Amino acid sequence: MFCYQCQETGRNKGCEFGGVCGKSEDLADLQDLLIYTLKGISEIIIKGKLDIKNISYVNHQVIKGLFMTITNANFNDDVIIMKIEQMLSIRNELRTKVSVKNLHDAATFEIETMNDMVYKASYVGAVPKDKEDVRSLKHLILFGIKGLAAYTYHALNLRKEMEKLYAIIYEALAATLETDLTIEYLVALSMKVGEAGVNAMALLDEANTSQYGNPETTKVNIGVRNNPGILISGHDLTDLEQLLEQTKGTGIDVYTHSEMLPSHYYPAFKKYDNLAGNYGNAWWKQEDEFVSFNGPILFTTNCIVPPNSEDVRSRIFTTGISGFPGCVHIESDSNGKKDFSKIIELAKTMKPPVEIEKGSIVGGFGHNQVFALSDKVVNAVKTGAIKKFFVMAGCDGRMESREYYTQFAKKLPMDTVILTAGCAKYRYNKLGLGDIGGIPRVLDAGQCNDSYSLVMIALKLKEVFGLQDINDLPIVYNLSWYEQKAVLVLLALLYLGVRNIHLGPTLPAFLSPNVIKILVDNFGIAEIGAVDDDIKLLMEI
Ligand code: SF4
Ligand code: SF3
Repeated sequence: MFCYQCQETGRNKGCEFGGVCGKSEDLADLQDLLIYTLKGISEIIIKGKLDIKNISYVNHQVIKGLFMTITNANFNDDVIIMKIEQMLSIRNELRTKVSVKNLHDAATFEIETMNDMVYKASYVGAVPKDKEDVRSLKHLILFGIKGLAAYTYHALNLRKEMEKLYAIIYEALAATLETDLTIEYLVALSMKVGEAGVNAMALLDEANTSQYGNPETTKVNIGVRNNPGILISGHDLTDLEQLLEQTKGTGIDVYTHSEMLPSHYYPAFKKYDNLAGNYGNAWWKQEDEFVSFNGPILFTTNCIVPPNSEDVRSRIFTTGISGFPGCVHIESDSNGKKDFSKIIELAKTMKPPVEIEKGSIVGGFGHNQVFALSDKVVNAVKTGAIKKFFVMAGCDGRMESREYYTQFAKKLPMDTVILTAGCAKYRYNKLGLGDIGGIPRVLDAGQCNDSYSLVMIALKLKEVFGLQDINDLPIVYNLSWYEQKAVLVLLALLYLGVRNIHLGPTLPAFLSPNVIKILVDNFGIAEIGAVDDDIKLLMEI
């Protein structure tokens, strides 16, 4: 195996003998083979000029396959094997529809036995024989595409799709098989992926808000009640909706975890009095927090941390693209309906959660809510009450160096406001940083995909202040990344022309020195440094 797709990769170079995330060598190889198969499918579609409109089933299965390989999403070898087999049969069927000669091995290789699969999986991995910079850019593109597939998949669950997103996925995956691509071509392709990222986040925003209403300022309880509870984690709102419907009147409370916290901000979920609050913090603290939660836990997407305790493992359920060996997986029927009764029955036999925190936190500052407050915000900027906005979106993670973000938030001058989205927020959303004339100093827009809201807010302010360039706004970017959705968010911001983004806690291991230089020269990207220095630097931009 060789994997360097996330921020916690071994020695900031690559995981080679099992992942820091808990991924085994076998699983890593199988995921590589799945991606390789998806690349083969993409080549057939691109070179065979197949009409994307006529292959919806393929489109849906391809994004599902990509999403399964995102960090901490699916640890189940058997599921990945079944997915490879399914995608191989789809690939072979597609090949009969085209008359293209000289297809790549990814589009033609055959597997007869499990041994064949294991052997093939062991050498189609993440280190192709390209030159370092080409390989680096191909991985930037591939990881961005994984993030793109994730957001496209969530939108699809709400019956929203956009053909051009599938088109760029196929174009980009097929391109990663080519050997004669220039750096310029690959940089331009990364920007196309970034553009698609903006479109995918807009599509998901439209899907979420048309179904559940526009997020609004909301106080979320972080304490507990006395009933047994089910904890729901991950990003999929349709799963939460179904769980809330099915637990109504059962005496079971539902608590959100990690990236599910922002669901409380949507009007549609406020009608459920069985939605009790948010339990715990960012994904990496789950080991301890799941012990004290006592009840079942439902994962809808990443981030799963392989549980050490048998007790916790026996209470974990997965659905959608998530999976963990030995945990019950809930499939949907052909209409997307899921039966969560097994989880509910188990919850009834369990003790209520142990309270680990008290009080509430405030969020719900999506674009619509911030636009409603825009007079207040603009006035605060004009009077100098707000000097700068700091976009601190992205992911949290377990590295100690992420304490930087807590210290950064604490030390920011009192006339600054943090705009956040994603699980990065848990580093500073409980610090009680106060408000500026009624505007909280931490404005949480939602999940990582709601970084889109932060972009909308920036564009709105640009319009209100009559500026030509988004970089002339008093908004600076200090992002934290972990997995591949954050790679897509980064590409989306670069596509929109945002400059001088600080990125941490480390720069991606998959970026070669030359590619980093391209990003520094063209976009002003910088790695984080010391807290005080960075605050000084960013305040002056
Ligand atoms: Fe290592 Fe991250 Fe890959 Fe897991 S996802 S194997 S931690 S690089
Ligand atoms: Fe977090 Fe896993 Fe990325 Fe959606 S839950 S932001 S890391």
